[in-house]
Amino acid sequence: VIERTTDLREAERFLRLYHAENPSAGGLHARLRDVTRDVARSGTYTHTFEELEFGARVAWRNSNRCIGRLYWRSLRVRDRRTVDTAEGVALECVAHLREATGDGKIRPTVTVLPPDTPARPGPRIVNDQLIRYAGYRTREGVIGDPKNVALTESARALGWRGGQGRFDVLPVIIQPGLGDTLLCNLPGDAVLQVPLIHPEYAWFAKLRLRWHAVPAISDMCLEIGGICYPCAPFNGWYMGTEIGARNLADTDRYDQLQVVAEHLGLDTSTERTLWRDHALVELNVAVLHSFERAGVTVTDHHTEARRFLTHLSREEKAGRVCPADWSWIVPPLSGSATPVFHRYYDTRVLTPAFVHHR
Ligand code: HEM
Ligand code: NRG
Repeated sequence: VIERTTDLREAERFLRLYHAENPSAGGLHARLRDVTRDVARSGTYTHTFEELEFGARVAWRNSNRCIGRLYWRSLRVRDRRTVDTAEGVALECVAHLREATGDGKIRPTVTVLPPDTPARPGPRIVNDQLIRYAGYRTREGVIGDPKNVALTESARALGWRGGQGRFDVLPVIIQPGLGDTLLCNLPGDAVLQVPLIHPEYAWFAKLRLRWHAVPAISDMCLEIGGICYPCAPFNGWYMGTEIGARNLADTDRYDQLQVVAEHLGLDTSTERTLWRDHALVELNVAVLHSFERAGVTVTDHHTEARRFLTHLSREEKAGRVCPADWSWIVPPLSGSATPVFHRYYDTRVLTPAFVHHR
């Protein structure tokens, strides 16, 4: 539990940034005076909605690992700072998914729940994403997503029954600021999923692979002006490689390259045939094709890499540095065939930001 008073210098830095980028907001000095008084009295202060919205958008803009930052201004901010029970957090997670999924036309969204304050910690979500597939350890190995074995065991310890499927959606585990942990089973209609098919290979559907439409990270703190919002789940849409080149392909995840290569009739007896590379491409073709056919927003790494460079030049024109982490920005497939590979980036760390405290 983190309980501390707000760093007034951080608050001031943020308020100066907010007023510099929003000249029409007016009254920086009056605001600084009020915030200084509030921090002296209570150890903290409260963001206006406009400050919160700006802070969350800039936290996205400052996400060094994110290639999808071109649209940072369009982030929808759901202000839910008055929700004060675990049940309330659960309802907001479900409402967030429904609104953000929008029948497949995904809307980048963040839901902001109460911050940590000196009086009381904010709520927390244990799951690293709102939607996660269970991983069951068996004698024959893991069924489902090996990444989520520990999370699955936590859910079970809290009374979740689960099944034995490869794609069982886990409940969301919510720790309120005060009180008992709550399990929230996500209703089926809040979790849009895409069964994978391939544009040329009918056998692909028989692999019975699928993925969820919305990546919604739920274990990062949103830090704005010295205030920490530990529960601020956010989502955009997927870049196909996240699913096709990592989640379904990594040997410590769904590990599907061998199976795909065999169906393709490739010679897997030697690395020299590049069967892994060939299988990776077909798996990624299937992901993009299936999402598109299902009417679910998705992007490919070539398009997204170009957009990211557009973003960099726009930021430069606005007189800002746009820091980035090369090792996360370069896609895990065909890196050197995308323009983001062929340069270096500023690596400074700016706030507001989404940070891993756990
Ligand atoms: C990371 C794409 C929206 C914040 C990433 C990664 C990709 C990506 C490919 C790397 C993930 C990995 O390698 O595991 C996109 C796309 C979006 C989008 C295509 C579409 C709109 C957003 C939004 C936010 C955000 C809306 C926050 C408001 C982040 C953060 C990370 C990240 C904080 C790093 C996560 C970590 O450290 O684990 N994004 N993103 N992104 N993105 Fe985005
Ligand atoms: N690679 C992870 C998701 C990380 C964030 N990616 C996004 N974020 N696209 C996975 O589930 O595969 N986003 O907010 O859109």
